Amino acid sequence: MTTHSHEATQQLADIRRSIADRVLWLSTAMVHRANNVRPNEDGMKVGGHQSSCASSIHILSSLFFETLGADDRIAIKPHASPVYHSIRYLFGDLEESYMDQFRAFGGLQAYPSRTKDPDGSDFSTGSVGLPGPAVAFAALTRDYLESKDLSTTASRFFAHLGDAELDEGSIWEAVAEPALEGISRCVWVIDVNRQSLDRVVPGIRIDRFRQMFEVNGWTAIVAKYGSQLTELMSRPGGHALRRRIDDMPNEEYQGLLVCDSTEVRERLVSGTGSLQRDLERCLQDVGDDELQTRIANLGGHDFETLNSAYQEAAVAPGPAVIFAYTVKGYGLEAAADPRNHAALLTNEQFDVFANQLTMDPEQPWQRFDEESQEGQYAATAHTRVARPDTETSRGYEFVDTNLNAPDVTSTQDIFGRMLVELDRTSPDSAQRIVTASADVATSTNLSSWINRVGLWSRSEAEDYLGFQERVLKWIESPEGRHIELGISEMNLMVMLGQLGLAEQVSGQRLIPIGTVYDPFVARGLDGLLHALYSGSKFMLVATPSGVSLSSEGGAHQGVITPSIGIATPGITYYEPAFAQDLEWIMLHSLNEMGSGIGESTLLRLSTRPVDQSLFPGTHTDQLRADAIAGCYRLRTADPNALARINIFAVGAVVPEAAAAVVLLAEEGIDANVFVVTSPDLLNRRVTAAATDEAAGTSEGYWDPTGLLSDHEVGLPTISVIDGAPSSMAFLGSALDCPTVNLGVSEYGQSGNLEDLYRHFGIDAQGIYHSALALTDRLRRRH
Ligand SMILES: Cc1ncc(C[n+]2csc(CCOP(=O)(O)OP(=O)(O)O)c2C)c(N)n1
Ligand SMILES: [Mg+2]
Repeated sequence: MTTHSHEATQQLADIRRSIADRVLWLSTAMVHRANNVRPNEDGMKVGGHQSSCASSIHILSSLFFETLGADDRIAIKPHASPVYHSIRYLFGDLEESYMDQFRAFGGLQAYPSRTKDPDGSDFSTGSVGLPGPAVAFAALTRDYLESKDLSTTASRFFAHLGDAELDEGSIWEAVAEPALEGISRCVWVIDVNRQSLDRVVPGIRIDRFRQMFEVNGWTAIVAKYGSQLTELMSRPGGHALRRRIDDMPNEEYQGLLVCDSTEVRERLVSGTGSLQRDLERCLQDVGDDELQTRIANLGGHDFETLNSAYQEAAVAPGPAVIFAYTVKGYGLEAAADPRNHAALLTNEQFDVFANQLTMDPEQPWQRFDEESQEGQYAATAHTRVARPDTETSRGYEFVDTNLNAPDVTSTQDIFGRMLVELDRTSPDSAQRIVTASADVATSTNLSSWINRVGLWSRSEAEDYLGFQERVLKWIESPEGRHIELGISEMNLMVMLGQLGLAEQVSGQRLIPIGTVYDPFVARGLDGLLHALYSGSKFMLVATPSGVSLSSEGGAHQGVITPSIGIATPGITYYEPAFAQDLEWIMLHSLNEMGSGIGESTLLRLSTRPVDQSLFPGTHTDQLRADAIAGCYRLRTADPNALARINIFAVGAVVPEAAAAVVLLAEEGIDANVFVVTSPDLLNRRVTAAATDEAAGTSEGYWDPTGLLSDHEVGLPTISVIDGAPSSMAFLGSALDCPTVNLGVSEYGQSGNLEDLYRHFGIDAQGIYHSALALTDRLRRRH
């Protein structure tokens, strides 16, 4: 090496060291000051994860300062969010005031948030096991767009993950997902500190994990040892040291990091049989302290090792995973301590730490001087990652359809017909629709759509079964607009989340629609919540649903989806009864997604054929607006009837309410019947009315639904839904009236529709008996 290049190497090493030290300092100080300096008004622990941050310092610094470009996207390990913010701060992308606002209201979020952090990260993280799959599906989304010759703003996708995340099933569902085979430019960097929250992860698991990635087509790269340790291993006898450490369980290695430095040699050498002599030879010229430092010199703390791993990943034919070995708590008092996950430095320890790094605890937020080498290095990196402004996509509009619904039909049937109709009537906008299902495309009625638009794959696939006449053509090509997954509802939800963020992440808007059996929404629920929390917009169709599925039985009859639909922010849950309701609701939802406004939609549909003649004859604009707003009136009771009630019916059981009216007429009881197309929106409406009332802005008689006339307020009320009855239980208290909520409170069972509706009391008879009981209750009260 020439003197000149030696100097340059040394200079670069110095810059890297001071960058890493500063990132370590800033992230540690951010957590420290949030806990120990910022006034604490409620006495609650603020928290933060200094050790998790410390183990990620070099991985994230090498990525942001030397590797990432403007068109690369990255998910950050949740507990390393302060590291991300510190780097953004050094880039000048984050104002200084935020550095003291970690975990404060309106400040930096505990975990990276796309939507709430001022220096917005590319992916929201927090629930471990989901960011890796999200990144992989974001890469798939980019591939999908590129296969359609749409220009994208995203190139490579990186995920920085904790090693204990690999315990989550969602990781392996994604790794084994056939649809993800062949994704390229997707790199997961695993921060292998061998610790989870509670403990040192037992045994040596990485080797097993590595093989699991490899058999699924990933290139696995191990960044295990840093240059100092590698140098030691290259000395005479060094092969024994490598073998000794490679074969060592995590707990034993972790012991070497935390024991007194005088013990390290003994622990390494004793009881090693044939290796002992070579080990002693290798270690003979190394002092105790240096030996411990070198043992801790892992690949995940070494820029050179990491950079060569990134380079290897860059030329991998498919997705790649890098196992970057690190020390949890690197550079801190609690380094490698099995209990360090949430440990915080004390004030005294923080002062010592400041001293070590020659930083001032009173003036912690020092950036590099612009003229300094580090300052220039940071400026160059910032220019590389700075993103150009992007334009918002144009809107995609869907014109009114004019569906010829059969006289008796189900909402699931209409859903399938609508997709085809939309492609016919709004062909340009429908190009942006992408459907997805986890092996239930046919049973959720996507067949006609798939026959029309085809299945998506990276390349034309051979149609080996093409010689047969088939009802469903299964033709795969890059032109296709349906993405079929293996049976993983979790993958479906994570993918919908990323398809629904296609514009924000890759620069092109998509309109995603996914189908799932209603009971299996729960199977992918955390993926769904993560997608919504991330701000994604998509349509999720839960079909078939409820005991209306009759003979299919309890394992397939969903009960709790309405409650999920009501309680989950960011998604509007609809459960229409009639073809016309669904047509209007789908158009509304798709037009919102096409314009990039509104929120996601959950459609709970049914296979129950419903007589469409029950639907109001005149289709006014008001009726349409009411159906979209969540509830409309189907019939009005005679004000002179002996007794009157209100019935609010949801979805497939609306015909039961209509039939109950006939039975009740014989008792002199008449009913107002309301079709609730969205229990969710009705609930939001009554909540908003109560808020208005509390603010003193509501006037006139109390009707939070906005659907009743004054003489209908307070009438006995019955709600009926093929789902958990508590999902409609908000109604009675909101209306101040005697109420019964009918629904399904047990797991279902096989049977015909009549038997099941009778068994669960959601048939006309059930409504009839409840109405009698309620009117009687009212009579007794008077
Ligand atoms: C789904 C989920 N379950 C549990 C947690 C609580 N939790 C937070 S961090 C953590 C351990 C993470 O260990 P690892 O991924 O190895 O991260 P690191 O060691 O780098 O902190 C757990 C269990 C969580 N965030 N998400
Ligand atoms: Mg860990």
